[in-house]
Amino acid sequence: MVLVEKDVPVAFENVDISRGAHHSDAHLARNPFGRIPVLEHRGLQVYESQAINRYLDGVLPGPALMPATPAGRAVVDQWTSIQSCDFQPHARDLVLHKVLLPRMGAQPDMAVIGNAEEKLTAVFHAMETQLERSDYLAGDTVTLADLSFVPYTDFLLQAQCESLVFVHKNLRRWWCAMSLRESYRNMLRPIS
Ligand SMILES: N[C@@H](CCC(=O)N[C@@H](CS)C(=O)NCC(=O)O)C(=O)O
Repeated sequence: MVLVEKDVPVAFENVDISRGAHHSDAHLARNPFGRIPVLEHRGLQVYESQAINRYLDGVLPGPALMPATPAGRAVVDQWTSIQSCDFQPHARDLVLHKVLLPRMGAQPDMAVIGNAEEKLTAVFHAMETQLERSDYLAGDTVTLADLSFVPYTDFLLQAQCESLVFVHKNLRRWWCAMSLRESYRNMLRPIS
């Protein structure tokens, strides 16, 4: 999404997780945790999407996706940290137990679903409180904070979890704005 926001073309190398390519020696040399994405640019090799996004925003031309002030940057860091620690792990649990396991004929764990819904409800409530005050999570322009929440919010909507999101008026407005962006349409992927 960041690359589309910046309008910068890039060469992608596909690491096929379904075939275990993320555990190959070649990929583990890039990321010892065996995860994607990894960025390679001008001799730099870096993993973890928030770090990659920060770097890309810093080196690429195009609209700034980080605020100019320390206070603004702190607010973005606050939300990207919430995204990594409190949002993505639970969103992943919901997608796994509501979509992927049933698709494979396996039984979902209702306790995991209940816990994930409770944790995500708290995150969406905090986002709504912020979005009552500003158009986007870290002010009135789109930043890396907003972009970081889009992929898994999209997966949650595909996993029939609309009520978690759309119960909130401002979150609904934020989602409409984010989902109209070209970077979202470019990223759109069915859960697989
Ligand atoms: N915290 C990491 C999470 C990355 C992540 O979970 N990537 C998934 C694909 S979306 C992955 O590599 N899964 C393979 C695995 O964990 O074995 C980031 O933000 O980059």
